[in-house]
Amino acid sequence: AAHSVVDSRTGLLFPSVIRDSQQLLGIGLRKKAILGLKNITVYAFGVYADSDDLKESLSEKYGKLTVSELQEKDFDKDVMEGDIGMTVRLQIDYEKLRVGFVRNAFEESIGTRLQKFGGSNRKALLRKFTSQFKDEYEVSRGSVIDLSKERGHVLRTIVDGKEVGSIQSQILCRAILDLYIGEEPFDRQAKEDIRRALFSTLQK
Ligand code: DAO
Ligand code: DAO
Repeated sequence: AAHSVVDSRTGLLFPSVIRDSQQLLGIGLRKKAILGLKNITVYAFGVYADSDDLKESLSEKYGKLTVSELQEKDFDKDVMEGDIGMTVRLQIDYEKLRVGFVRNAFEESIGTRLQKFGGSNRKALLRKFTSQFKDEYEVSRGSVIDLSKERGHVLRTIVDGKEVGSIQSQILCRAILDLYIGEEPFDRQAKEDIRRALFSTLQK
């Protein structure tokens, strides 16, 4: 049966399983300060991973550790850099976002990460990513955007069920995941929840 989890803060629903085999690990919020004042919720996100890929990549190294031991190791990094099918599903909780505006926002967030991971072609990568989003698109409350990393480090973007493009880049995949489960995630509690869920998947 198709189960879903409700995010109690926004009322948005996240299916427990997407793309046949990717399990929901945790839900968080992306907030942003407007004019340095009010913090608005832009979207809720759910992070998903393929359990078999996870076990295949990480069981040997981490399967026998405790959850607190994971934090001392390279666990988060190995999850983000592994060849593991993962999806971040974004569900917009803001009335209406113009694409130009959205583009500027992620040039800031993703651009910073691309810089951090040292892609010498980061400007070109960012341009490639943002050029997938045409000016006439509009996202508003209820829009669903899947940023899906497939094996081989291919980032596929799907907006309201329609594929808008795919880009093969390990650095871009890493930069996207870093926003949600990296060192300075949008939602710290979500990152903790996701780590616990990853851990329990490796115990099964
Ligand atoms: O700063 O005035 C403002 C409004 C904040 C909007 C931030 C947009 C964040 C970009 C992510 C959109 C993803 C679809
Ligand atoms: O929250 O800063 C962030 C990063 C969000 C990246 C998501 C980009 C997807 C934008 C899709 C727009 C479709 C018109």
